[in-house]
Amino acid sequence: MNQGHFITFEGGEGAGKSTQVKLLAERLQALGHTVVVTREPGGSPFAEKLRELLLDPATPPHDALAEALIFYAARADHLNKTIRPALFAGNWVLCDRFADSTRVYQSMASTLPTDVCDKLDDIVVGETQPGLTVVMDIIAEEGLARAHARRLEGVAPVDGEPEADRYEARDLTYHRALREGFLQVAKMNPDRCFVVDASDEAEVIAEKVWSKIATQVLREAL
Ligand code: Z5A
Repeated sequence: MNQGHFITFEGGEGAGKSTQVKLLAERLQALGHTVVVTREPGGSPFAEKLRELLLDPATPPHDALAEALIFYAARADHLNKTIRPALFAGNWVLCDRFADSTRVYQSMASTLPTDVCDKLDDIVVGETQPGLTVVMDIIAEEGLARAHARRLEGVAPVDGEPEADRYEARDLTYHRALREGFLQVAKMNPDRCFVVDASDEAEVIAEKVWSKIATQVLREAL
């Protein structure tokens, strides 16, 4: 049985997920909670190896089913090595992307049939569902501009521009479909998902997330 709290952050590129994960972790730690910050793809040594393959622009083309199977292979290991042990120990687990990303990227915005996505989720995630998912909503253009600016941070002009990963490099129509996909996931799961306007200042978003945690997650834990 899960004793801890499992919170996921979802949204398109550059929405500010990593920033919010960090701010929430700091706030929880300041209150004395043990927090495990993790991410997908990745979060365990095997899953981090698969992350390299998944994000590498040089990875050969493959279909959405093959890709989803790799994401779920990584997720299975991540759940068993990192997430479930942490929850069992009563910790908070904050995860930067999780299964909703597969539903949106490989299914809604690509070609993986919904029922295949459902089956993979049943087999791999099962009952280890997040208690709360923060969906960070931002127009695709703004998110991409942030992701682009972040990629340039700390890079000397002489080094040239670092390459976008396989997902960031796709066209605007695809990124708009991702935004719609995440909003649809939130509509389908109103009890679990909390949509925030990710174009706000980071501190404003963090306050909204904290209010939600205080009213939903902490109250339910009493
Ligand atoms: N993927 C998939 O297809 N299927 C799956 O099942 C899973 C993933 C799990 C992982 O990439 C890729 O894998 C992802 C989907 C796919 N696609 N891509 N690309 P990743 O982990 O490398 O990247 P990401 O998840 O998309 O996150 P990101 O681009 O790193 O962005 P972010 O975490 O949402 O944002 P951030 O790093 O917090 O902020 C970005 C910049 O904006 C940074 O400079 C911040 O300082 C700035 N920022 C943050 N918040 C604000 C606010 N509020 N205002 C202004 N500026 C801000």
